[in-house]
Amino acid sequence: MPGELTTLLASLADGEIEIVDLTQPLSESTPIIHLPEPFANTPGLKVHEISRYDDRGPAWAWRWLEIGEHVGTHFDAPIHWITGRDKADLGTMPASDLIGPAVVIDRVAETEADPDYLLRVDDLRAWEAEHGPLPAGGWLLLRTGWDSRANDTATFLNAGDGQPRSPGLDAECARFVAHDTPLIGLGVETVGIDAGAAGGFDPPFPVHNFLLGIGKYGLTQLANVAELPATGAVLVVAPMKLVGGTGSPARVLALVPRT
Ligand code: 23J
Ligand code: MN
Repeated sequence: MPGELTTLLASLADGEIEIVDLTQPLSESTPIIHLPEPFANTPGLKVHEISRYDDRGPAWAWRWLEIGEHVGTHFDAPIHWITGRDKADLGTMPASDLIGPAVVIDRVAETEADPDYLLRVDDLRAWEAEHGPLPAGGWLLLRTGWDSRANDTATFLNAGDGQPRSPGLDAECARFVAHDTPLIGLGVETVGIDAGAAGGFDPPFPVHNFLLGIGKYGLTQLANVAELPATGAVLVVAPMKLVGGTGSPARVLALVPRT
C-alpha cells in the first residue's frame, strides 16, 4: 500500500483524523420541500416491509422504499436544472468529483437575526482575506444553524404565512460561486441549495440556475457542520449511481484533523 494510505489508516485508527457524519437521519418524518401551486411536489420516504422473520421470509428482514430523488440530506446533479440539462447526471458524473476539500463559512448569528439572510460576494471576499483562496474542486459549506430545526417540518420549512423563509445566497453570489470560483459545489443545512424566498429572485432559484448550469453540484440538509473547521476538512460524498438521476439521498462524511 502506498505510504499516504497507510498514514491515513493509522491516523483514522488513532483518532488523529476524525470522521464527522454530515448526514441527517432519513425517516418517514424527514422534512421535504414543498413548492407552491401549480408545481408538482416530491413524495418523501415511505418504507414498505417485504418480510420480517415471518411467513413472508422466515430467516430474513427486508424492506422496499418509495422516495423522491430530492429527499433528506441529498445531492443535486447538474441535470436537475434546465440550465444544466446537457450536463452530468448521477450515472455519468465522474466519481473523482465525490472526494474533495471543504471550507465552512459561519453565518449562524446573521441567520438568527434574519431567517431570510443572504450571503453576498463581499462575504466570500472577506472569508478569502482571512482564510485564503476558496479551494479548487472543493465544497463551500454554508453554516447557518438551520440544522437545529431539522426534526421539525414546520420550523425547518419556516413557511408559516405561505412564504418560506430560510437563508441562502443572493443571485450575484450564486453567479460568483458558479463562474468565478474554482469550487465544485455548495452545501447547506436547509431544505434546498437556494434560499426559501429564492423563487422570487432574478433569476428564480439562482443557485440552482447558475451552479447546476455550469456543471457544479449541490448538497442539502447537512448535519454537524458545526463540528468542521473553516478549512482543512475533506468531504466524501456518496449519492446513488442512478442512471439519469437528477439527485439522490446521499451519505456525506467529513475527514477532520484533530486540533
Ligand atoms: C425543485 C424546484 C425548486 C427547488 C428544488 C427542487 C429543491 O430544492 C431541490 O431539492 O433541488 S428549490
Ligand atoms: Mn435537490
